[in-house]
Amino acid sequence: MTTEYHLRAFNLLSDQLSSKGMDVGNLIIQLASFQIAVPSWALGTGGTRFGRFPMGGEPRNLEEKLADIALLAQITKRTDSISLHFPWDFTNNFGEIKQIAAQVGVKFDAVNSNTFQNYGQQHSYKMGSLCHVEASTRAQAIEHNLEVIEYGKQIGSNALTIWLADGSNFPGQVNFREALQRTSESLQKIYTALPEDWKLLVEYKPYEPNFYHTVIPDWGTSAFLSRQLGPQAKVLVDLGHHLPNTNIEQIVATLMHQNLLGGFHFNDSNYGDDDLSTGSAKPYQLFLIFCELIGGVNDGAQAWNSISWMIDASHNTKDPLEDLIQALESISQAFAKALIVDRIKLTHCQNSGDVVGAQEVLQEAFLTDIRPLIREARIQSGGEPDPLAFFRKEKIREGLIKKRGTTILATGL
Ligand SMILES: [Mn+2]
Repeated sequence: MTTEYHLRAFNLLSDQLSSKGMDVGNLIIQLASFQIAVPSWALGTGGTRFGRFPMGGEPRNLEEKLADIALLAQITKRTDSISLHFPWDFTNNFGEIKQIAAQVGVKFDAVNSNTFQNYGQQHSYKMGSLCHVEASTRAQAIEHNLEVIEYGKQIGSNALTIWLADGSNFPGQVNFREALQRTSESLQKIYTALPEDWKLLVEYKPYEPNFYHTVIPDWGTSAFLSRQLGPQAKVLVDLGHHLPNTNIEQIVATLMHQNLLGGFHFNDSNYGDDDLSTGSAKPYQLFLIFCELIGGVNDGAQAWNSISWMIDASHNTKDPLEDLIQALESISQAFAKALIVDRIKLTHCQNSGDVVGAQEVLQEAFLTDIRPLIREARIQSGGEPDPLAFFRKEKIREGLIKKRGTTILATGL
């Protein structure tokens, strides 16, 4: 894409938006300041339980994961932080890692604990962790979370994300109420250790790896557990952690109404926790979610900066960095389109029972090609106009393969 092409497209869009009374300069500022964290485990090729097809050049250690994030930050200007996962990202020298991150301008987002697999710990998590019937296993899982908080403190993180695989595969296997009670008590012990300026993000998921029941299956359970814990606990919405056709935008609105929305794990799905690139299958849903977010912020339900933004996806068939570039772009598009919704007109339609009009207002924004505005915001921030084209033209993957090799299995990837 030439500079001339971009400028023609941007000027046309800018005129259109200005004629509708929008402040283009302000839109650019909002787009430019929006940053989404990338998880360390999204940097390598993901897998399914049937196999994994690594493409090479993937990060071999934490330093290389930081380098990949720094590259994404530099070309997209849409991310400036990494979310670490323990024990996968454990290091004996957090001080050094923090220093390396600072040198490449990368910050640390939420830290993630892991009590869903065995990695040499004394008690097995086969039958659960925070919900386990044995007090010693629960204590071990609590202790792990406390350790992760300590790691997070050392790198300047300010949130702990807990996703529990705890649940059961067969009817009768578990006493629902007792498992929930034990989970609640375990979470309370973790919450007590949380630094004052931290958030505890409580993630939910309806099924998998347990297929009959999970202890925290839905936003409602996350919400009441969070409320029991205290004001620092909030609900984390992972877009793929819903049954098909769930109205996720309504969940977002409801949580904001109750000041319980902690943040997002962005991805997309057709069936379940597919971990597809966000916006690849249901871009309209992503747009509607951002409409609720902006509406909630405008109405003072929750502040924009009270919400955490992170991608959570991992792919078997795509270059992980290309996939992240696409995901960051999709999120930017949904955000930008939600910003240009004519809210005065929408409110008028809602209050006058104009169903057709309300739909038209949303579609008018959604169908606007907003990409020139996103490009302009990125150019003004010093990023690449077209990050994906840049990544391919500069043969970045080829360079990484040369440097790091073809057969890599970093922890957690
Ligand atoms: Mn997630």
